Amino acid sequence: MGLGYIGLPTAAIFAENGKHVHGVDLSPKIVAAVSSGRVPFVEPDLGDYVARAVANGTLTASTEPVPADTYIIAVPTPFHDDHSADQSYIEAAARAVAKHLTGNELLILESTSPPGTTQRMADVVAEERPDLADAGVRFAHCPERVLPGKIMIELVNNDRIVGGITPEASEETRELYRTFCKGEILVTNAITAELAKLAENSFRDVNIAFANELSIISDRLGIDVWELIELANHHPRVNILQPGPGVGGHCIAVDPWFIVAAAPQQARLIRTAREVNDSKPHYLMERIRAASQGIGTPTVAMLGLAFKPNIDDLRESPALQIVREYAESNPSSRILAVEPHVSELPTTLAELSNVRLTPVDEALEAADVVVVLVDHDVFRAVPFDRVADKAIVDSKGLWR
Ligand code: SAJ
Repeated sequence: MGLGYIGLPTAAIFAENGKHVHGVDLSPKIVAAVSSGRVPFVEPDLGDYVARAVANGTLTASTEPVPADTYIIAVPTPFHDDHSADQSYIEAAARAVAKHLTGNELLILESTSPPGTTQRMADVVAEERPDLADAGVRFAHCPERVLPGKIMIELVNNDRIVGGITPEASEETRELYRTFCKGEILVTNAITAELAKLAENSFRDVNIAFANELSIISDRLGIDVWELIELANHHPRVNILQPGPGVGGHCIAVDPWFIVAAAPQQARLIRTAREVNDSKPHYLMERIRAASQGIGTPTVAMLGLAFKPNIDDLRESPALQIVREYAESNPSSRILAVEPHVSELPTTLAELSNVRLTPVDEALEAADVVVVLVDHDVFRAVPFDRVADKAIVDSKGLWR
């Protein structure tokens, strides 16, 4: 259920390993793409798996669920304005599946979810199908942990956590994932599995916030943060992450809020880390303004729009936020947005008259101010000499 960044790779890897998989997605466009063996987004190697599975007849797709032995739910869990999780997609998927149950199925939730969601999914099914109260439907959580860009490798090699509502559900889920998973498959209960997934992404968020805070402190004290981190990381038990323009993507900037919502009084550090990372784009905008001061109508080259290096994914990208908000609040600035991985600007930028997608060489030539927002390899290759006479705001330490 759900043929996105997680559901489709999972469907393809099961199909590759001998299971008959039927993928379900609400979007007819996605279903049409998958049914013809195509992948509607960029992920290395996935295309080969999907094309093979569709050609073999082991992977089919439709917009409605069909009867099956096992259902895997991999739908989005965005958050509401108050940061609480929007569980409506999970609930809708559970209700759609419930219609087809006969009483002996396994339902696995892969979507990253707040503590208690797997139990809630079981409650929704019980509500829909009171006739199955004494039957043997099993429920488990098996959170995904793969890194976009390396999904097909990490799916197979990463360890997995499985948390069943009952020990039987855990065992059965573990057996199923053994079909393709070469990592360890660790068994616990559902709520621990849910929090473990959130804790992993919060761990990273808190550590990135630490690096981002150090970068702001270093700016204030006139210290090169990149040198500082490199030196500190020579300690055998220190491993500080890298500062940047903020935290993007659909996971690390979202999941910690689910812990905050579950225990608002207790999750003080986790909340503060989110606030530190969310405030970094505004801090950088101030630095760009300061760098442009005194230049009448500055031309600003903004290098990078993606949420991390060497990908084309702009989801929740702090770089995108910085370019948009800076362009809106500085209408006299001319902004040359450089993103070699996309062929056109996203609508939020395309509608602004002072922003233009520009090739890197042209932007560097024309700019008064050069801002580094993403450390794509193509930007790393630019020698400092080419920008030495410009005002520079470098959030990734390319030209130290
Ligand atoms: N970032 C920094 N400094 C760093 C590392 C990352 O600023 O030192 C930024 C990146 O630029 C990016 C954001 O953090 O904006 C997140 O990037 P990421 O590469 O750390 O992670 P994601 O969001 O692509 O994937 C994460 C992974 N989680 C962990 O590494 C704990 C992945 O394994 C999860 O499966 C995924 O979230 C998910 O779907 O939950």
